[in-house]
Amino acid sequence: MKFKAQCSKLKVNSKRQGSSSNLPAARRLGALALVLPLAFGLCSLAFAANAAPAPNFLFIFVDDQGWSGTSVAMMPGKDFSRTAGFRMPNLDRLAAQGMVFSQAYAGHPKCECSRASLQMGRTTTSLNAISRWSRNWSAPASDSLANTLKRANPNYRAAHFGKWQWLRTPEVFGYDAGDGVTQNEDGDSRDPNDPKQSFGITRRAQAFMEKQVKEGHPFYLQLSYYAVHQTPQALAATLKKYEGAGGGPGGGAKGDKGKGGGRGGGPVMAAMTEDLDTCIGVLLKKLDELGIAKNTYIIYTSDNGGRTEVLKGGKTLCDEGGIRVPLIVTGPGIRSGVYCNEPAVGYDIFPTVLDFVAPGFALPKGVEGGSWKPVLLNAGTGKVARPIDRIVWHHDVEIEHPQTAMRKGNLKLLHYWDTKESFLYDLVTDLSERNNLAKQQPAVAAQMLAELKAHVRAGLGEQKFAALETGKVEQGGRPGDGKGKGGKKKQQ
Ligand SMILES: [Ca+2]
Repeated sequence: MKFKAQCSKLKVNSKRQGSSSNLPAARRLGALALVLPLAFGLCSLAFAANAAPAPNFLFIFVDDQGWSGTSVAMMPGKDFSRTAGFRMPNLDRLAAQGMVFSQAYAGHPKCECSRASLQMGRTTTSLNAISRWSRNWSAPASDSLANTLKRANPNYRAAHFGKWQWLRTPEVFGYDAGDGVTQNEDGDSRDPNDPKQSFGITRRAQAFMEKQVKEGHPFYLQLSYYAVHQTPQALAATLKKYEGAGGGPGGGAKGDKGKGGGRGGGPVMAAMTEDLDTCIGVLLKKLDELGIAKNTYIIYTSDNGGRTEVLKGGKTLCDEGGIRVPLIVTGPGIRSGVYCNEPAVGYDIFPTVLDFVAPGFALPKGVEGGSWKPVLLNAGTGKVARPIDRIVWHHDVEIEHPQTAMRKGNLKLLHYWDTKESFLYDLVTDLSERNNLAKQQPAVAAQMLAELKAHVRAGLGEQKFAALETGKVEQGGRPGDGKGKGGKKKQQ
């Protein structure tokens, strides 16, 4: 219909410009010869534009899955970047069809702040969402990913199923359908046929996709699985496959429930991971059945890291173990079976989605992520351009050392606010962060520390910055609850 309307419009315009009727016949024919191909060309362009439907987005967001917590090697040929005993045939298929990012990060080493960062497309420091108690975010919910997407193209519908973890509802953040305000405990299912609610979430996702296809809406569907967070749950039939003498194929001893979704974790972790993969298979099948597989981008990642074989630290820490996560993306224009070495972070998803839907659309002020599109459509080469070329993580509550880390290029600076120690690592040559270069490259370390501090100060304000500088950050639970400094022991 649009195609017809635009062509008709062209006709009317050419009539209005019809001074050509006063021209001699030969010149009129000549003018016609010029106008017709032009008109046809424009109509063809209009048709081409209309022929490419708006893409759908299926975002599979896993909880607490460490960098090596899947069956897919995050670095080509490196067994330490996967868990060989985990069975995830559908994720294997997804990786073979798309792009695996070797240097992908969550926006924060813990659940709720990572999620806030992703919804708003910026660091937790700039957003002032640095703990579960943060309420005074510096950007309004109207600037969220889903709300911005719907402003860019009002035909989109958005849904969020699964774990949410903030007090304000998903609806406020632009989601048309969802499970409401849910917390970790909601994932501890009492239904033996729906461990971690993984299958229920998947069923709701299928219904949502069916509805949108029927009603002609492109969609952004965010599935926030409770798996593989504690407490692990799995279908009895799946668990049976992994139980046996000596523990499960995940590498952990029998009875070891594991922490952080990294390597190991025992039979129940392996089974929970396979159940999650079964759900991925159901979603892929549904995309095929609905005839939208070729027009849907699938993003698979985790909200924070976990214990791994080679990375230092784990969940809650700004070491690589706490922040580096699996990331796989498939979709139209993405070459199959490609590894990408460009650093990516969860808060890039916002500008990436907008870049695919409405290139050039003005993002809300303060978005710090960059679009992956140039990398995705160029077989993993190219750059992710962020407004400022850096990635920042900050964590200062319920932790022994309040800390901030900043990555620029291959270098990462990790700063402990209480001890005033800074560690400088080259992540390309030192994946395990063992070789502190701060003393060898003092000028670089000082420059990066100055930038890190200026960023934290601008985001969190003078009072908080002063508390960090003087080591007087509240550590236990709600600010002002009197628990004082303490928190968890250093997990290194
Ligand atoms: Ca988490």
